[in-house]
Amino acid sequence: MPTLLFRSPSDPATAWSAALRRHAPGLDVRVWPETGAVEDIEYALIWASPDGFLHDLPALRVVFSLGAGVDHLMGSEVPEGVELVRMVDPALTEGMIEYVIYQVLRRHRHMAEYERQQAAAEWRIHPQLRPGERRIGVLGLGELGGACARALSGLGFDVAGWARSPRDIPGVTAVSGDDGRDWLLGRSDIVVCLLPLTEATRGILNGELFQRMQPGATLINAARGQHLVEDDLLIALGEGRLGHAVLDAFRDEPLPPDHAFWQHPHITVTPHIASLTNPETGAEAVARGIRADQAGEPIPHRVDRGRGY
Ligand code: NDP
Ligand code: OXD
Repeated sequence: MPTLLFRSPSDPATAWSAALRRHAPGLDVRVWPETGAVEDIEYALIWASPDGFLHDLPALRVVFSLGAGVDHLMGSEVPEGVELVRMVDPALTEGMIEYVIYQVLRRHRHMAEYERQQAAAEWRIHPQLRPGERRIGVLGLGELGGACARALSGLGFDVAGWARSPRDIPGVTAVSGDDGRDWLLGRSDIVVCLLPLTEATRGILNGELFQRMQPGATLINAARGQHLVEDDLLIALGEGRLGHAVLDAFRDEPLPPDHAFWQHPHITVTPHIASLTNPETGAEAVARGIRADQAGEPIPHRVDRGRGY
């Protein structure tokens, strides 16, 4: 019977163990710190690896990340020769589509202004653009960025997306390379970041990139805080280069109470909730991965450690 060790500071262990037992009835699920005999543990399902404990599991074959992003595991946390698998979960994708659509519609239909106006009992009507007149750019066209781009296009928005390799998504103008990125930035009223955090993308949301964006454009960062150069954002908003930023992930989490972002009139802060991994559908994905591995087949959504995602 294969054995899996679950460890997370934030995901609910009881719900995950129950769901794993339902979707993989033969699996011996152990929850940190109750590891039992470590020689049995072939699989780990974790969020972050703060103390290198994976190196103490001699039979470890596969590490499943509880999140889609694996930047938290890209140092030396996962031993050489052990597979790393990222989370692809339909509920995670649905949640991200909801978050991005909500934030785009809020901006598109001036809802933040109307809320401010209500507080001041002010009756004022803003122009209503058709979705086809609103240009959205999505940085990253993977599981999440690709799904959001499709959903936005389905609502009639004029959508472009940027990926590392050429992509073919109906209704979305997909580009790659530096020229493609600059073209997307120059034409988009709203730019959504759904890139993985890698050495190539760390600090990508910086002053130079903001200079290439439409004056007054909105930035939505639902990826990682380390994508953003915080001081450059504050300067760009102060100068009116950018109109608004919606930020869900931060360099330091929780965002410190005295951080400038909390009170900024042109920043919307959410506490890394754009989308949460769902124990039921997430456990189903992990169970599928373990079944594939036990059958000697490749596990879907393995991370290319050289590429970083
Ligand atoms: P994927 O790996 O499926 O997609 C990544 C996309 O980014 C791909 O299209 C890839 O291009 C593109 N990309 C990667 N590097 C570059 C680069 N250097 N230049 C241009 N494009 C690049 O990831 P997901 O869509 O599943 O997740 C994206 C990120 O979202 C996660 O890494 C995580 O950080 C974040 N996230 C945030 C959550 C939240 O609640 N805030 C929840 C879940 C995820 P190509 O297609 O060519 O490979
Ligand atoms: C993830 C996240 O990567 O929640 O899944 O940020």
